[in-house]
Amino acid sequence: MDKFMKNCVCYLAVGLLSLVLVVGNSRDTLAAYEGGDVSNGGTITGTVKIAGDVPAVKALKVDKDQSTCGHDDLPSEALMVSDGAIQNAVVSITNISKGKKFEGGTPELDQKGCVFIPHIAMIPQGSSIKLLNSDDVMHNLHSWSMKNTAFNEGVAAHGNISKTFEFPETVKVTCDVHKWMTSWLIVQANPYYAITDANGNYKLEGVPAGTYTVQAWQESLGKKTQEVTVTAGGEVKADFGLEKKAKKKRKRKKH
Ligand SMILES: [Cu+2]
Repeated sequence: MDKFMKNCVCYLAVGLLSLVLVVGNSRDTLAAYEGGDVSNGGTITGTVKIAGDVPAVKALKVDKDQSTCGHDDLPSEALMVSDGAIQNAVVSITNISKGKKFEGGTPELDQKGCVFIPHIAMIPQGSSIKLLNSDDVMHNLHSWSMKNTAFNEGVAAHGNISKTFEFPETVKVTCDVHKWMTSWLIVQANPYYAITDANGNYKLEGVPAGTYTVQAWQESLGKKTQEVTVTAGGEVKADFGLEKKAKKKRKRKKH
């Protein structure tokens, strides 16, 4: 092999190696959840409760468009507790890369009677959500997202818009026309999530055997995680206790 050919082979080798590294890296960053059939999956079930004092339910003042929105105060949905059980907590597996497929059609979030329904909506990563306005008055959709493209736009009476969410994120949505209106969109990377019912119960089914991090999140109380081991066809219990964090007192600077 002459010198010219040796150089060529060398450059080719370096080029190929770089290509392999680049492709490998981009695969890592794009590692997406892989949905398929799960045989003999296990179940994670449990209850989310509040630990400590139960704060009083706040009343939301309705002071606009009262012919549609009503004249009465609305109960805040920011923390719904009954006998210590928390409704509307989101329980999910945060570190699963392969399992069952996402189910269900296009999720929807309605603005009806000047309240977001449901209060918490789930969106599979990369999917769209239909955002409706069932009222006779104009509403607005203001998304407070950081990873996904944020939006702030009006929705005409009985109109609707659609938005796609590319990245897993917990997104607060408000209506800037009616200050009391709030909801949450939870963009999920995998289909293992549940919203607790009025008794604080949740169930995650069809989980492949393995050890996972399970997270309980509530908008007013924050989140807690625990490691849970699932056996094939088995049922494992994971209860959560969330508590209101005490407000930090400001320390006075000593001079
Ligand atoms: Cu509104």
